[in-house]
Amino acid sequence: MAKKEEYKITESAAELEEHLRDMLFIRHFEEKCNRVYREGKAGGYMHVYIGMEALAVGWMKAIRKGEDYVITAYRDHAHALLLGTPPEAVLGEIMGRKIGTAGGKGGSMHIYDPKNGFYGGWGIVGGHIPLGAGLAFAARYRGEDKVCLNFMGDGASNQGVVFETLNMASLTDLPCVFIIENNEFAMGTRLEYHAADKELWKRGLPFDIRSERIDGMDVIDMKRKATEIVEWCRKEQRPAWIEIMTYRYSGHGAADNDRQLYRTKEEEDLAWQRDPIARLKMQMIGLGYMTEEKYEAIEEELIEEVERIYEICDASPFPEPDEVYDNIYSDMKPEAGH
Ligand SMILES: Cc1ncc(C[n+]2csc(CCOP(=O)(O)OP(=O)(O)O)c2C)c(N)n1
Repeated sequence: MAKKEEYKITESAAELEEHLRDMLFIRHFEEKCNRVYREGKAGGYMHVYIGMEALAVGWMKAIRKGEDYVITAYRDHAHALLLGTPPEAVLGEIMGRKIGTAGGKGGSMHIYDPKNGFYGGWGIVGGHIPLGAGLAFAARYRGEDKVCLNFMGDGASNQGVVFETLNMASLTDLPCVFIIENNEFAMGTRLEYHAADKELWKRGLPFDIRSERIDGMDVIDMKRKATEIVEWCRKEQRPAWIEIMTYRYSGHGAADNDRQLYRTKEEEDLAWQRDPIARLKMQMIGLGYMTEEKYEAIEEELIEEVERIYEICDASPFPEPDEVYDNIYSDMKPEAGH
């Protein structure tokens, strides 16, 4: 088919449909999270991934799930869902329920599921970057054939600890992919206000680290390039520093959705033209792999699925009050004198 050459697509219809379903599921899951937050059914902070879906889908399909390590910041729902964490355990955590990955005591920013290779879920900007390097170091030290995907935001990439980690990662040959989710914004600010050089991809070069910039709004290309980089890291036992160009359509956090003073409506409208879901949908229709009717049916099915997950979470108990001191490092119980 002519379109196949035009789009340079070699992937099967089934593979593309899986990409589409994964991205759509994340989008509807995140939209539900925003509503849940507004209804007061989720505490603390919450940050959603709307607009960035192709990025996580591409990278999670590039690794050996459950074997390789993944770590990220607080915008963490999509990574966990794609790694195979049960969605009830993700939404349950967000809603503070016992069925959550941290028993409901971590919340949205602290999804954690090491059984599926997911090491969080961290709230201190840039704080988890050395931890990710530590995971890669552990893999190397034990002689395991594992790679660590170490995700961070563009804002986080300015943190001093990131540069220290890059130095160590290069010196010690860590199989670690540092992935910058450049969604153009940090918190209440945008790239040109926080980064002296907007070309974040260059920051790995002084450390003799493979460094690249990739479009993160094309899921097909994202997966292909991510796969090549992950296998390169595994084989060469070297780190990589990869800037992914993406966009977040929602506010920084669920509480900031209506107060985005750092961007214009026109800019946002233009960004919607790059929407990774609409892009794949149109490509699939062009290839004859999808119809409007089928797309609508898939979307309806996924919306229902998210509602089903929500009902389960909403009917689930909160942790017991006497569990409040469980799973903490020191003995903080009042009877211990604190
Ligand atoms: C060390 C530290 N400083 C400040 C904050 C407050 N803060 C939370 S998110 C954020 C912005 C980070 O933006 P970015 O890394 O681009 O990630 P994004 O939210 O775009 O995914 C800031 C400054 C924090 N959590 N930790």
